[in-house]
Amino acid sequence: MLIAAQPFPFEFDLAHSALVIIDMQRDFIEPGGFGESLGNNVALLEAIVPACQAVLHAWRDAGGLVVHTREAHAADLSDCPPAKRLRGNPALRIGDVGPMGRILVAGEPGNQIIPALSPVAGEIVIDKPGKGAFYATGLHESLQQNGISHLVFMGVTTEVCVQTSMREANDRGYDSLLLEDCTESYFPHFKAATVEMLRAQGGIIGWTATSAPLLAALTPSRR
Ligand code: C5J
Repeated sequence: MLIAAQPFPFEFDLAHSALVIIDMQRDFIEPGGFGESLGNNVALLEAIVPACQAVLHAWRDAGGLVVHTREAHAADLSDCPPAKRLRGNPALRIGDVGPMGRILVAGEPGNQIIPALSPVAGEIVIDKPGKGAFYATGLHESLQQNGISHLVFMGVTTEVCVQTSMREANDRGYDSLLLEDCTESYFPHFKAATVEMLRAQGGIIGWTATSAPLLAALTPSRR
């Protein structure tokens, strides 16, 4: 498949590609989680859910591999460096009890992927202690076992976990595409800058595109 993208068209073969959905968990999208504890307006992120859902359904229907990530720490916080927990002066720190359970802790209500994008059987779900999806997760090994060389990214937040994951993917040899209307930041100017910098210099980290050409390529009736 070849789709319109920047800085030039993105070519991929579905059998060797994965859709990677970064951290679409209640902690970031709904009030009462980690995002809000840092002082952010979480309503901004909710707006991308319908676009993400359309891509997820089309990708699933076409038979592509799906990876979901969650930023999640063990209950004893043994995988949360003190620097991450203690930095700044948040209303609630990682591990503290908030309105949706313990902040950014695996298994807590706030740590679940939002219902609109819930994983189904056969999809890979990765709990990641870092911002990047490859750090301390085994994601690279999983992708290699599945013969994956190309990644299509969506999720939040654009300049933190999405960008970090795309950079990690690039260093591991993957070709990556970011779907611009399926990613968001609490800071719109950070999103805009990230989209530009990822595809600058001839695609130094990868490609960006809107979801429309991908949906058209995945869904024969739209072509
Ligand atoms: C943040 C993320 N922003 N998923 N996490 O702390 O981008």
